[in-house]
This record gives sequence, C-alpha cells and structure tokens, in this order.
Amino acid sequence: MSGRLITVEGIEGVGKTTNINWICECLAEQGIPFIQSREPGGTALAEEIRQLLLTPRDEKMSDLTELLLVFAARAQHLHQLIEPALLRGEWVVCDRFTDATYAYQGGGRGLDMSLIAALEDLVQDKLRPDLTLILDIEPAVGLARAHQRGAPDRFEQEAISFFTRVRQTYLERAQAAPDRYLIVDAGKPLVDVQAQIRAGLHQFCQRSVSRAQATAEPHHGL
Ligand code: T5A
Repeated sequence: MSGRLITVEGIEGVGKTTNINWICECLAEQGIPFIQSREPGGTALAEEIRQLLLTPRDEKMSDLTELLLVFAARAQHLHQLIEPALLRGEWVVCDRFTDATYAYQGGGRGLDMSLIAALEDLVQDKLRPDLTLILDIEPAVGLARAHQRGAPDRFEQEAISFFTRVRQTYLERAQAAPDRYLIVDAGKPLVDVQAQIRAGLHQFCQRSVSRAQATAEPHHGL
C-alpha cells in the first residue's frame, strides 16, 4: 500500500475535529491526495454501530460488547474505505483509530490489553497507522470544552478518573514507540497547536520521502 494512514487521538474536547480540518488543508495545499474519516464510523454501517456505542440507554452495555462493537465498526471501515484508499495511493486522515481502543477499552474500562492486541491482529492484520498525533490536555479542560456542545454522549458521562486513565494510556503508548507518535500540547492556543502539528507533519513527510526513495514509491513533501 503506498498511501499513508495518519490518525489523530486524544480525550474528549481536545480539538481533534478542529485540527483534522486544518491537517487536511495542509495536505491539500501540497497536492497530496487524501480522504478524511473517523472512528467509530466512516461508512454507513459503521456509523450505525457508532450510534449504538454513543447513545446513552438504560441497559448497561457490557465492556466486552463495547470492545466487539468498536472492532466490528473498524472491520467494516477498513474493508469499505481505508484499505481501498491506501491501495489507490491516497492518504487517510482518521479521527481516532485503534489507539482509542487501547486507551478507552483498555485504560478506561480495564480490559486486558492482550485481548485488544489479538483483535487488532485479527481485524487489521499488519495494518498500523504510519503516524499518530496524540493531542494531549488535562481531562478537566477537554471535558469542559466538550460539554459546551450540549447533552453528553455515553462516554462523556464517565467520571473524570476514567479520562485520566485514558490519557495516561495514550501517553504510555506514545512513549513506548516515539517514532510513530507525536504528542501535541493541546492546552495551548490553537495557533501554537497548529505550529506543533505542522512541524510534526513536516518531519513525517521527510521520513516518507526517504522511505519512498528507498522503495521507489510515489512521495510528497510538506
Ligand atoms: N471510542 C472511540 C472508544 O471508546 N474506542 C474506540 O476504539 C474509538 C475509535 C467517539 C467516542 O468513542 C470512543 C471515544 C469517544 O468517546 P468522538 O466523536 O470521536 O467520540 O469524540 P469526541 O472526543 O467526543 O470528539 P469531540 O468533538 O468532543 O472533540 P474534539 O473533536 O477533540 O474537539 P473539537 O475540535 O470539536 O473541539 C472542541 C471545542 O474546543 C475548541 C473548539 O473550537 C471546540 O469548540 N478548541 C479550542 N479552544 C481553545 N484552544 C484550542 N487549542 C482549541 N482547540 C479546539
């Protein structure tokens, strides 16, 4: 696959949507072909699964049900949208991906990380993001931003300790594989956040160019 998969992660209200729009503007400026998507969701069927996951209801969803729904949506998203785009040589910019599963279902809910890893292998085979931006912020600040939007979804109803564990898991994953992750301080003003992201994208593109030259793949630069 000659496209690239860029994922953007972080807790609620950290600014993923805002910054993904801006990342896509940067790629468009450079003439890089890309699609933008999100998880859970990204196709009609996966968006229906998203609704199941986000809608608050009286019946408590078991943690295992939640995990399997997340991966069911991902399997559909990969098959229908992501893999074909990468095969066409397009870049995919995705609002959340499997790091969110490690963070929310693993760190947040306490499910066994090895179970998540097994499902990751089953659903994705060898596919992993090429670059993951972790937008990092104090949970109280992110949640305050998210709550301004209206009624909280099923995840937003969780206690702040849940989001503290989610954040911690993101940071641990980034520290364990610094080549793939970029931690962005998202508590700064938007213009500073964007400068950090642009620098990270620039570095990533330089690495992509070197890799492409080594394998004679098409490449782009920011
Ligand atoms: N989930 C998902 C799992 O549990 N497991 C999984 O495997 C996956 C894939 C999805 C939910 O599903 C869960 C996690 C989530 O709970 P979602 O729609 O992706 O939900 O998630 P949210 O985090 O709820 O998305 P939000 O829209 O809340 O947050 P964003 O996109 O991070 O924030 P954004 O860009 O909308 O910004 C929020 C507000 O802050 C302002 C913006 O203008 C906006 O008003 N803002 C800033 N203000 C000041 N300074 C800055 N630097 C700012 N940046 C943005």
